[in-house]
Amino acid sequence: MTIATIEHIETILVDLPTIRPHKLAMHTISQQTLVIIRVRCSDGIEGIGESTTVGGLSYAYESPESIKTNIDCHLAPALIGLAASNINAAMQRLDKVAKGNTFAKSGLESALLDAQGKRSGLAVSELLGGRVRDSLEVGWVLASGDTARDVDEAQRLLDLRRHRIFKVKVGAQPLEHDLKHVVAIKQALGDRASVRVDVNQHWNESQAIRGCRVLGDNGIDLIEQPLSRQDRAGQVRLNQRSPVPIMADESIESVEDAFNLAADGAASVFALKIAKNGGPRAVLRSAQIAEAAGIALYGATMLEGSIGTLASAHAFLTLRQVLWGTELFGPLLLTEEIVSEPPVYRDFALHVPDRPGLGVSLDEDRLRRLRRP
Ligand code: MUC
Ligand code: MG
Repeated sequence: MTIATIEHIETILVDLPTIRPHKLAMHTISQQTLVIIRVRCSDGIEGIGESTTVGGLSYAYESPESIKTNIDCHLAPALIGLAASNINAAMQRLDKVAKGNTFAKSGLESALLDAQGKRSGLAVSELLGGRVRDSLEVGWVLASGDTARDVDEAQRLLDLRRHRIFKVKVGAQPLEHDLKHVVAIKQALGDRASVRVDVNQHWNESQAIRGCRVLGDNGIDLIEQPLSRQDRAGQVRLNQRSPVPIMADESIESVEDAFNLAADGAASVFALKIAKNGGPRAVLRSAQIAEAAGIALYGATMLEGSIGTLASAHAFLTLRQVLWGTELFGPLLLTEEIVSEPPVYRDFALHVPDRPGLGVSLDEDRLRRLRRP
């Protein structure tokens, strides 16, 4: 039997506008740049993956352009000629040639899993040990920056039975302004919805103490990354003190970060992102650390398009419990689609295909039209 090898890797930048400006504390998103990865193997099978970040370099340490360059110049050459089915060996090789670069590694690991799934006739969730559910609850992020517009948006999505979990982006405005904004949204939605906030590291400890108390008194369920990822001592103190559970997001830039946060007791919920850990298999290592430490899980996103969203979803389908749901809504924020079978959202959930691999294929015409020249 001849062993299929990795023959060629192509990276493609695709700029897709968002349906409205999406305001985060550090950056307003009006388009997402997806890095699409095509891994061609000697048996004719092609795996596809996606490495996407938010806001150029303003959110994390890799930009779409640096992801593409690092794959083209360093990671892809290290993979060419390796056995396509041996994902352990391929990812260990990448860890040897690149210290970090979890975003780039995540798209490559996703593409290798997609190829192996197509080769074996199994969905990626089955390759990861087997799915224990077929769908995932999906929340939406309110980030227009305008209270009335956010309330209208949430009410419309509740009526459509598309989302009943809403994460409100805060941190760009003064604390009191943000608190009023979030409390008004919660009051308008009442018990119909779970309302959470994401501060994207923009409070200091004194603001966070007040913010967590006021939000807790007003029915907010979860507070994501209130403090800087650098302020570990503050995170530990806040996690002990806050009446509302604290979720770590930017604090987790690697599986090792997840271990250290768990050991320090710096959060009671982890936002799991394939991009921050190095792929669908890597994110499950952080999930296992969390489980062992009694930390609850949330299936998070870097606002990937359909390919990255499904790569995340296949991993999350295998978890024992995803207590806080997911935010795998990335494709719904974009005005254009580049896959032939867009993900199915219905009844507050993403329904994940059990076709081989990730279960999607690229729409070549749309890709040709939308790729960066
Ligand atoms: C983040 O910090 O969570 C995920 C959803 C969203 O609206 O922003 C991203 C990043
Ligand atoms: Mg976040």
